[in-house]
Amino acid sequence: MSTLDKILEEIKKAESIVILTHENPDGDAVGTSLALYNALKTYGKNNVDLIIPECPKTFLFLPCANEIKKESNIENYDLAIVIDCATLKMLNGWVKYFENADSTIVIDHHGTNTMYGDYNFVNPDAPACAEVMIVALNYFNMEINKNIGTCLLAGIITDTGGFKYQGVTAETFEFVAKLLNKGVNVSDTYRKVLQVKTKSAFELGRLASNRLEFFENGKIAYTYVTIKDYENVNAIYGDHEGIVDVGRDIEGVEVSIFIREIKGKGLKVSLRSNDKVNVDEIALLFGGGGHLKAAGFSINGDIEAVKEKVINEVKRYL
Ligand SMILES: [Mn+2]
Repeated sequence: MSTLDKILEEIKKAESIVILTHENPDGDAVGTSLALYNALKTYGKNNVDLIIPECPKTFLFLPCANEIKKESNIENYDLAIVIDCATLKMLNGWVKYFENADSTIVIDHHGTNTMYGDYNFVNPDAPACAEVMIVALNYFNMEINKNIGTCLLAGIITDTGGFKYQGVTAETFEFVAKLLNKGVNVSDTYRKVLQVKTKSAFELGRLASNRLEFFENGKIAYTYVTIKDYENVNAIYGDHEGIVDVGRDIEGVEVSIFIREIKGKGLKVSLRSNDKVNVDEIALLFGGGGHLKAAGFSINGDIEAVKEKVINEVKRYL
């Protein structure tokens, strides 16, 4: 029996299912979770909850996003399925739903996945967890309709930066071609996921751009935003998306570092690289993770001190 057979068996057996994803969820986390949520409902599973404590506004256009819960009264689900999440730690405060579940499944595409589920379906070669989900849903014979397809496409578009990252494969386009045939609107989804930003997000980006600094002969770009900045421009969670890419896209930059202060949660450091540096390794040193060219971690401390620590670490990899 393959892992997917076992996973389907668990799904069939379970009366109640909870779907979870990593903290600071991106479009792949939200989109892939929602795709599974929609697919399980269509499959006839009535007692399914998708719990995402802080879903960025950007993804609320996705089908059934209005059904996402912030928390649940149910203490013990029969089955917990975790999407796009490399480690248990990244479930943050919602690990209780996972730990209390009778059975657990992990579906992911991070090379750093610690295989913490009873059943783990992980493909590190997939550029988005959405692609891993497509393979699983096809195997389960669960139909990918237009709604499910739109959620999956949001995941692919997010994690491939709009089909432009190196991880993109021929299969990515084959999957997307199939989604197109289901009536999924690629340009509309692309625009909503990657291009449209709120005025607050623009203002936050402007602040970050204004204070962008270069180090090591322009090989490192660095910027940050504080809680005060968020308040000054009325920014909300998710409005920082894309800021880290501004530094990365400047000629000569190898690594872009972006630090943001999060209320009550310390600092979140995002790292992006171009050709030479594996930022996943650097993030791991600080207890985080991610991918070769996109990674991050949470840390406590003063912005200036953390900036120095991270820059010193990045220098060693240049
Ligand atoms: Mn992902």
